[in-house]
Amino acid sequence: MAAAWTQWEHVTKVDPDKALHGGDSYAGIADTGTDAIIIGGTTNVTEARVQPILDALSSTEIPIFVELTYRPSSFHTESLSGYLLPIVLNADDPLWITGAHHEWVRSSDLEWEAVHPEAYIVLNPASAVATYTRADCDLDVDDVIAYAELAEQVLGQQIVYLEYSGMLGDPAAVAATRDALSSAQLFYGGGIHDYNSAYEMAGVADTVIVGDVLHDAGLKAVAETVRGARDVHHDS
Ligand code: 1GP
Repeated sequence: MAAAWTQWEHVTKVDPDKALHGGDSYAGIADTGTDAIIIGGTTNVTEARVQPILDALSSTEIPIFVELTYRPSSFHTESLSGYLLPIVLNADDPLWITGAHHEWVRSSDLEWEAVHPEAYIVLNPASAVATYTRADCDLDVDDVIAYAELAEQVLGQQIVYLEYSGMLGDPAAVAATRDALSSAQLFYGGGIHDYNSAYEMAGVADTVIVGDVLHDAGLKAVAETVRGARDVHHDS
């Protein structure tokens, strides 16, 4: 059976460190038409923050994944489809390549079939994730492509994630990266905030991920980004 994410065109990422917009509810996220929910952020992916969100999503029928970051943790809920485990390929701090993961594997009782690594390439030097990981974001397109090929061909990664968190990336670089992959899924995240930005990035990535727009502008704005991503696939 193909992995769940091969069907994802649009994903909504919930940051457990940020509040929802206005009167929005977690349960309303699925109504935007998004394909899946990832709960994750650079800091505070802790049980105390994540478990209440999982509880609020208990009747949600789309897949829900928790993206683990620094702290080793695991969650128990029927509604959880699994864990995504980021490896930051261009981190200068090995904590984010194998260090935190090693700690997590040591201290957790893992069901490996529920754990899926993601090979991140962090590209916005001003983002929290770049600061924490001390990512080398001074990369040209060929550098990015080389990381993507390294991820897929050497490290056997099935998900490559171009992370521009907080800014809209360069569509040409995203397109060139997707062209360099043979079967890995290209996730794109960063700066998608409306129909047009979603349409543009969904045209060059396999899966687009929205984060800040959920917290800053709310569910209606997320639904617009879903519409943009869907229209690319209908138009092609
Ligand atoms: C963050 O890639 C996601 O991890 C989405 O980025 O918050 O900029 O939408 P934004």
